[in-house]
Amino acid sequence: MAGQSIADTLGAPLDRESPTPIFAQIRARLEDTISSGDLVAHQRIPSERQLSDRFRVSRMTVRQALDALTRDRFLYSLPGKGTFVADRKIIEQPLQHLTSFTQDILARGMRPSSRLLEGRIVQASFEMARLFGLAPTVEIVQVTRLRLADDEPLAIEAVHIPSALVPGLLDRDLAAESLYLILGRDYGLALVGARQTIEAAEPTVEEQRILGLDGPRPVLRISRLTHDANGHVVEYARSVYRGDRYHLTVELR
Ligand code: 16G
Repeated sequence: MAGQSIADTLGAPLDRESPTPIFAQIRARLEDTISSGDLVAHQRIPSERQLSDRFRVSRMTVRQALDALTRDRFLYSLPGKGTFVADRKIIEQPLQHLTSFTQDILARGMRPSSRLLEGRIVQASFEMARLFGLAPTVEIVQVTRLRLADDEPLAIEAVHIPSALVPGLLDRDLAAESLYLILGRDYGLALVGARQTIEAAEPTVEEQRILGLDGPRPVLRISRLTHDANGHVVEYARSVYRGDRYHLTVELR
């Protein structure tokens, strides 16, 4: 759809008597047009001039609306090219069932992938040994992966598992295969439940770089203690998820 015709579909004239500021009304109008699918990801939106003609407001008012939408990641601009609709593919993790990253992403019709950032064996700290109910000297396999959905970075996950449960785990292709699948298939570890803690946080500079964030945008720090049918903790995972792409939903009854 050409820029001008989208401007034509942006709806009725603005309500100049309304207590809602004009820029906020324009913002809402554009947001609705994006949500309804009339403007799709990576499509160029009408220029500031077209929008100011369409709404009969100053370009400054239009810019205020566009700035707010850009800040909230509905739009992005390319210098010299214009302003475009951002790809806000949001991934939701329902919190009722224990699922793996691979399952969560496949369920959304997207392609999961991983990059191995680090794989090593460490000696458990006192604190970590306590989480597993083991002696402090126990060895732990630590696997850190960047998790991607449709090739876009979504999370950094550092998983810890007592070495004795998973001999040879570091020799597996942990970038290509689901960890939960490997644990079940190759080690007979059936994970039945987890306790998960979620915190809003600011990413470190390193995390911003790995997640491809263009600034200190909020992230979700998630810790998961996953256990088997006997209640033994098998996995302690610490993850950093992009807050703009990952939502957690809870069904309340
Ligand atoms: C999820 C889990 C993580 C687990 C991973 C296995 C959260 C916060 N974390 O990402 O604990 O290790 O799934 O995924 O949900 P995989 O089987 O695809 O490797």
